[in-house]
This record gives sequence, structure tokens and C-alpha cells, in this order.
Amino acid sequence: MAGKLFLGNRRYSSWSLRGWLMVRLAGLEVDEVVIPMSVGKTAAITEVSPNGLVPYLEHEGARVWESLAIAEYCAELNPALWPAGRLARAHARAIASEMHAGFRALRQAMPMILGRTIPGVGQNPESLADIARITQIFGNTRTVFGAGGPYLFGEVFGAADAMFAPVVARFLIYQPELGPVVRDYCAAVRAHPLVAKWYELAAAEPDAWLLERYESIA
Ligand SMILES: N[C@@H](CCC(=O)N[C@@H](CS)C(=O)NCC(=O)O)C(=O)O
Repeated sequence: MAGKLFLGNRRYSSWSLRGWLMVRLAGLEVDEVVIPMSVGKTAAITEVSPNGLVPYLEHEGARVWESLAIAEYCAELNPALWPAGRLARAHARAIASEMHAGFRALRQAMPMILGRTIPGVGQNPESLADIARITQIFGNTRTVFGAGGPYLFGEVFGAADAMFAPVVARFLIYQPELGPVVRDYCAAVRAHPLVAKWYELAAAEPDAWLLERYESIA
């Protein structure tokens, strides 16, 4: 193997899902090291990762942390992670950056807990404002760039889709009111073979990794 990809456990680690999708889309041959997360800082993550966070990638001498940097590294090896046209590529980078930098209210109110369905939980004015902006992004991107396939930029599931995959997971868990375009996009992302594989691996994680803090949300 050409390196290692450090991840948090799949049930909860939304940023790890992004990094893992990038690495798998680029076809990097790396060992996966899954670290069960604690509430607060996880000592085993702090020990291995330069910024104390996962995902963290070591590949052929490169050390890459931050999911967006992992996306760019992977796109150097497989340029199809970003769409081909200049305008589409600019838009993809803009929405991926907006995701990386923002939507804190949504992320805090609706943590990713794969395998749960808790409709209506987590809705407050701030999280609903984030959802409104995200659905605007999905709708606008699909309309302008999405012809020819079910993903944001059409046929190819790329880095922008990977950045938003954990948001799709949250929409499926918390089921806020969504229009048909967004519902169809969510279904397409959930059905993507890599996303399906992540859910499968999450479901196989040991019960000892469950955290009361998340599991008690109802
Ligand atoms: N900005 C970072 C965020 C990464 C992040 O917050 N990861 C969480 C897990 S989803 C983490 O490592 N938390 C620290 C811990 O659990 O100790 C990125 O884009 O990769």
C-alpha cells in the first residue's frame, strides 16, 4: 500500500466520509485506519494527525490534512474529481469551499448518525437557514450544470458531491422538508456505490463505538 488514510468511525465522522470519498474516487491504494471517536478530543487522533483532526492522508511522502486539501491532492491524481469546463470547475470549487467553511448551525444541530432516522429533530432558525442555502445550491447547480446525470455536475460523482455527501446523509436522517429536485439528488448520492459501501461499513462497526451523546438524540 502507498500510504494510510486516517478516519473517524463511519457512523459519526462526516468529514472522514468526504476524505474517504475523494481518496476512493482517485483510486489511491492506502490502508484505512479507523479511529473510534470520543466526545471532545480523541487522543488517538491527536497522536497521529498534524491538526488533530480526521481525515488525514499520508500518500507516497505527501501528508495532507483538511478535507478540501485532500480533495485538491486527489484531483491532481484524478482530474475528473472536478468537472471539465472552466465555469463548472469554478462553480464546483466555490460550493465545495462554501461547504468546507460553513453550515456550522446545520452541522451542530443535526450531527451525522448513520443508521438513525429522526425526522424533525434539530430544526432551528439557523439550521433551517443553512438548509435553505444548501437546497438553493443543489437546485441551482443541478439546473445550470447537471444535465446528463443525477449528480451536481451531471454524470460524474465528483469532489463537490463528496463534500456534500454528509449533508445528504443529514437530510435523510432528519428529513427536513425538501423539494423534488433535492430529494432526487439525495437519492442518487445515497445510491452511489461508494456511499453505499460507507453505510455498509458503518453498520458493521462494533456497538462499543456508539456514543451516548449522539445516540440519545431524539
Ligand atoms: N476542517 C476539517 C474538519 C475535520 C473534523 O472536524 N474532523 C472531526 C471528525 S468528523 C475530528 O477529527 N474531530 C476531532 C476528534 O474527534 O478528536 C476538515 O475539513 O477535514
